[in-house]
Parts: sequence; structure tokens; C-alpha cells
Amino acid sequence: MTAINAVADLAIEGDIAVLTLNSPPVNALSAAVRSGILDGIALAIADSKVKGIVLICAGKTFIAGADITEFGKPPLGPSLADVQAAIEGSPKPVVAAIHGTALGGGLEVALVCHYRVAAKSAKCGLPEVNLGLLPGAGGTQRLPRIVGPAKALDMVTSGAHIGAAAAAEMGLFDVVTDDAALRADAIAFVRQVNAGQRPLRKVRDLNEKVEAARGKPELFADFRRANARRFRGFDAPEYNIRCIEAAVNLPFDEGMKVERKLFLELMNGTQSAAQRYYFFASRQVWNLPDVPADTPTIDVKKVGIVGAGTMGGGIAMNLLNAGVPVVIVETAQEALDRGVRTIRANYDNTASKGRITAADVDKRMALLTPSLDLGQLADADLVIEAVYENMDVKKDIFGKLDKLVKQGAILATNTSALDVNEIACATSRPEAVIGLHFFSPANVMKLLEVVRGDKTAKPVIRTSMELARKIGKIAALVGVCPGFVGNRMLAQRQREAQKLVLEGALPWDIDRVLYNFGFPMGPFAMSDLAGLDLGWIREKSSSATLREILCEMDRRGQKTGAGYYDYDGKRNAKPSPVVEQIIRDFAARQGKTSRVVSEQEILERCVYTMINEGAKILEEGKAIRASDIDVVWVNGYGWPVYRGGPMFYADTIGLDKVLAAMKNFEATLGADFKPARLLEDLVAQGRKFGDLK
Ligand code: 3H9
Repeated sequence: MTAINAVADLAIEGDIAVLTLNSPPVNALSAAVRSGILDGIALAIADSKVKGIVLICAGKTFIAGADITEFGKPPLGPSLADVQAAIEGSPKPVVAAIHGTALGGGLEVALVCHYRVAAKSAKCGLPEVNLGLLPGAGGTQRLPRIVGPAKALDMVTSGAHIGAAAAAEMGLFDVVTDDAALRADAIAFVRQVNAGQRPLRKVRDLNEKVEAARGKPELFADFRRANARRFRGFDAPEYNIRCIEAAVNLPFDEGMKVERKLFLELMNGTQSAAQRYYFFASRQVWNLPDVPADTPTIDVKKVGIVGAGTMGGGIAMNLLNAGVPVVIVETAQEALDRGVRTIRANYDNTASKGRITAADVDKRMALLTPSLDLGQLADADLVIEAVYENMDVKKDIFGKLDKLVKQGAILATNTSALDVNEIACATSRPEAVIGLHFFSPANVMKLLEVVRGDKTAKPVIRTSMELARKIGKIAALVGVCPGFVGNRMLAQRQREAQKLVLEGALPWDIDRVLYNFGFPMGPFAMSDLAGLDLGWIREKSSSATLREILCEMDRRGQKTGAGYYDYDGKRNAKPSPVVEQIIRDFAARQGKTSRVVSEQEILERCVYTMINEGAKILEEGKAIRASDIDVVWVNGYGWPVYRGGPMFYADTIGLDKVLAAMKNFEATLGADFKPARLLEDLVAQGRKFGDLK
């Protein structure tokens, strides 16, 4: 065996050279890997004994793509294009032996090999779109030549990972073999190629499928139309589509030029910078400086949930899906039955869409034990309280749990804003108490805020994070403060939205600005969806706020066919002249004079106040890092990922601009705009949130 460099070696097995890459964790195409391939191929070609070459990877996966950490830095070593030209132009057959995930540049390298042999468990895909990019190493030109333009459009705009069997069916893999036999079967396959004198197939020369689609622009027009909602705001999907169009309409080399140009445009844009940042942020979030990965954890074999309402039921489903037995406890049989019925109905609904089988539904329901007796939770390893937001009720429950649940168990609250330390004080074991703030609907939303109390023990924190990962959530560890990270920042935006309405902006003006910014909906449409009467009590209502007035008129949101907006029978919202008049009258009674509020002011007041609050959260140490705040906002509140998150966005527009605007607002509108000290400090030092370590 010859070492090519630190990450590649070449073994000669009779007449076949096996070039093995070994660059953990994912064999990304770093400069060293590119050099290793280039030199290894050259050596194998120069060796007259060698009649064919296998390209294979050590570790958990075939090449998972370009090395994202190299993006934006000065180029080093050979280019990927040179590496690919060497493989494709090799006079000896080169076969990729694929295991794990051949993604992005990894699949693009495999596509310049003459054939592809894959392990049964392997997957492949072109996920560049999720990084705000397009496959920039010929993927957009070669993929449609194998799978046809329609499937290529789906793959490049979704970034989906395709399993080996499906990939073989599409023609992406030539042979699928047992995982353990991959290396041997790939070697045998090259020998067969030689024995059968099969041609050195170059994907670039396969023109049949692209030519068949030429002169059919409706293929692309229909695809754009069908996916317009999904792609809204993102640049990359449209760029990917244009590349597939180029593959269909232009000769290969011309198509490659289009791909190169569009790739560079995306690479240099802010959207891809934001999405690449988010890629690392969403991995960094698991990294807890003072609670390392080797902290002992508690084995969670049984979970108790107190409360079978919307939250309790949704939380239970997460655990049942992951195969964890759950006991769900209510105070009344009727509420318990309703909760269980809802869980079952949700599962049946998913099964009716074909996403799970009827057997899956039965298996999950069999793991659920409904009960009216808290005593059933005595041997649970984790109990999650999910009753309504009332401190006294929660303290009462925690006092009871403390007496009956075994020592060593975790006692968690699903509160979205209350003081976890105060709840912990209702027990004799505050070190066992933690907040697990699931977002509604809890079986759908990805985010979990793990709220660390002053006394929460490290194994309790680590176990909670690991459990979050196991049930498919993305978790951020946050500290105790009103609303934690997400709702604390949201409160700023809500307050400004309400104030803006009294100053002259209408709800639909504010919603439009935030929708155009990239949120799925604005705050007023959101209120209508959630129901304006959340927490509203008719007997105590005194027309003191707009919300109270609307609730009193039975305009309680979508469910009553009217809220801030009017609704037709199909939940389509229309600006309401009635509400407009109510607002004008209400504002006049408050002594407010209406003025024209610009879109820029709406955006700055709603978003900069959030950024400022994020700065205070960091200053107080309630979030570990700025990027954790961004992960919370992308996953819990629909912040558009192509803007990275509020803190990243602030860095891209410039903290000095944010500070200047806050100071201006402070001068005219008062203390709600007082800049955070951290924001002032960073501007004074010429630093960004991203520079904080
Ligand atoms: C591209 O290919 C462009 C080309 O078309 C054109 C070029 C001209 N680079 O996710 P994990 C790190 S764009 C650098 O936790 P898993 C990751 O940060 C690329 N580093 O593991 C983490 O580091 P740490 C297209 C990377 O088992 C560690 O590896 N490809 C890269 O859950 C483990 O990652 C993609 O978009 C990378 N490309 O999942 C694929 N990938 O341990 C992106 C990973 O320090 N990668 N790292 O936190 C993935 O989807 C997943 O990592 C994968 C493994 C499925 C492979």
C-alpha cells in the first residue's frame, strides 16, 4: 500500500488499484482530499500493471461534499474540476464504491467515474440547495443526463437523500451490493468491465434524456408554478432550475459555463452565507461548554406526562414515535379520553396519508398508558408537566411529584415563560428540575428550548439534550428569564406591532412587511390563527385593548370567521374595514393622531428591538452563543433561514446601523428602544455578534 498523502492511499490488488480516502469526519473534498485523488489516479494510470481503479472511502461515509469550511477562503491545491477531469479522462475504468452518503461534490465525483457500485445502505443526493447553492461541479449537467430533467429538478431543489435501491432504479448506481462486500464487489465489477470490454462510460455524453425534453418549456414553467410557495424568498431553487434548463437546452460545455456562473453568484451572495452559517449553527448548538458530551446521562426508559391537552398530547407523540413508553395523566376521565382520542386521530391522519402504516399506529398507541393516578409516575425516569400556565398549579404539581417520583428521575416543566427556579423550589430536589419548552404543535415543531435552572444538575441537562436529539428535535440550552430566548424576543416584536397600529399602520401593513421579509405570516395573521381569546376572560374584559374589543365582538380569529382580518369560508384573509374603523376610534380615544408609517420603520421597529433583546440575552448569559439564538428563531418562529437568524442578520446589515436606528427611536419614542450595553460595546469595538466566542 502506498500513502499518497495524509488522507489518501493506494493499494494494488492484482490488476486493480484501490484508492482509499480517509479524511474524517465525512471525507469532505478539502485541498488534501483533492490532491490525494489527483495524485492517486495519476499513479494508478502510470502503473502498467493496473487495469482499473476503485475509488472508495474509509470511515462512516463516501465523500459528503465539498469542504464547506473552505468556502470564501483563497483557493488551495488542485481545483475540483481538475480532479474530475483526471478521473473522467482516465484511460482505465474508474469505479466509485459508495457507502454512507455520497452528497453534493461527493456525488459529483462519483458521476465522473465511469461506473458506480453502492452498498445497500448507501444514499446519495445533491443537497447544495440547503446551503443556498447549486451543485457546482457538473452535478446540474450530469444528473439530468442520467435521471432525466423532471427527476433532476426534484432532486436539486429538494436536496433529498435517495436510497440505494431508488438510486439504482433511476440509473445513478450501476450495482447495489451488501455493505460488507462493497470493496470486493467493486473490484470484481471493474474486472467485469474490462473482461466484457465495456466502454468507459462518460455521463457527459449521454444526451438522450436531455434532448427529449428540449423545446418543452412547460416542464419548467409548471415546476416553478407548482413550487412557488415552497421556494418563496429563496434564490437557490430558481438558480438550480435555470441550470437544469441549461442542461436541456445547451451542449454540455455551454451548460457547464452557465452552472459555473450561477454557482459563483450564489456563493458570493448573502443567502448562501446565511445558510452555510446556519448549517454550522445547527450543529454547534449541541455543544455545551460546561456540560460536555461525556457527562453521565440518565437512561430514560419510561416517561410520565402530566396533562393530556394539546401540549401534553403532542409531547407524548414525540416519545411514542421514538419507541419510548409514556404514561399520560389527567385529572378527569373525560379530558384523558379526549387527549388519547386526539393522539390516535393524529396518527390515523398520518397513516391515511401513507406516511406510517396502520401497524405503526398500533405499535405507538400500545406504548401509551392513560391514567388518572399521578402515582403511576413513581417509577418514571422523566416526568414532563404540561398543564396550563399558572405558577400555583405548577408548584402544586411539582410538590406532589417530588413526594412520589423515584429519586434520580428528571422533573421537567413545559412552561413557555414562567420561572423554572421558582417551580424547582416547590421540590426538595431542584437539581432534578429543568424546563423543556416544546413549541406548538409539539409533534411537528422542531425546536425545543431546554431551560437550565440555577441548580439544574449537569446530567439532567445532558440527558435532556440527548433525548431531544433522539426524538428528532433541535434543542438550544437557555437560561431562566421571562419568555426564555424565543418568547422574550417575540414580546418585543409584538409590543411594537401593537404600538404601530395605534400610530397609523394597519395590521395588514405590518403583516405584509414581515411576510415580505420572509416570515410565513405576520403577527396579526398569527394571532388570528392562534385565536385572539387565548388567556382572554369575558367577565374581566373591559375594552381596554384592541384585542379585548375584538374578542368582545366575537372576532376571536379564524375559528369565528373574523379577527383582525375578515375570512371567507376557506380561511382566506381579507383586510377588514370594520377593524380599521375600530382601530381609528380606539387610537383617537387614546389621544393618538394617525400618521403614515413607512415600511422601513415597521421593519426596523419589529426586528431591531428583537436584535437588541437578543443582545441583552447574550449579555446576561441566558443563551450560550449568538448562533443559538438564531437556531431558536429559525426553528421556532419561522425566521427565514436565508437570513441566518436575527443575530446573523444584524451582523450582515451592520451593528452600527442597528444601534443608530435604536438611538433614533429612543430619542423620539422612548425607553423601549434603549440599546443593549453589548450592542453599544460591540459597535465601539468594531466587532460583530459572530465575533463573540
Ligand atoms: C458542495 O458539495 C458544493 C459542490 O457542489 C461544488 C463545489 C465546487 N464540509 O452533520 P454531522 C462536519 S456543498 C465540512 O454532525 P451526521 C460537520 O460540521 C456540500 N464539514 O454528522 C460536523 O462537524 P463537527 C454539499 C462538514 O452523521 C461533522 O462533519 N454537501 C461537511 O449527522 C459531522 O457532521 C452537504 O451539504 C462538509 N461538507 O451527518 C452535506 N459535512 O463534528 C453536508 C459535515 O465539528 N453534510 N461536516 O460538528 C451533511 O448533510 C451531514 O454532515 C452528513 C452526516 C449527512 C454527511
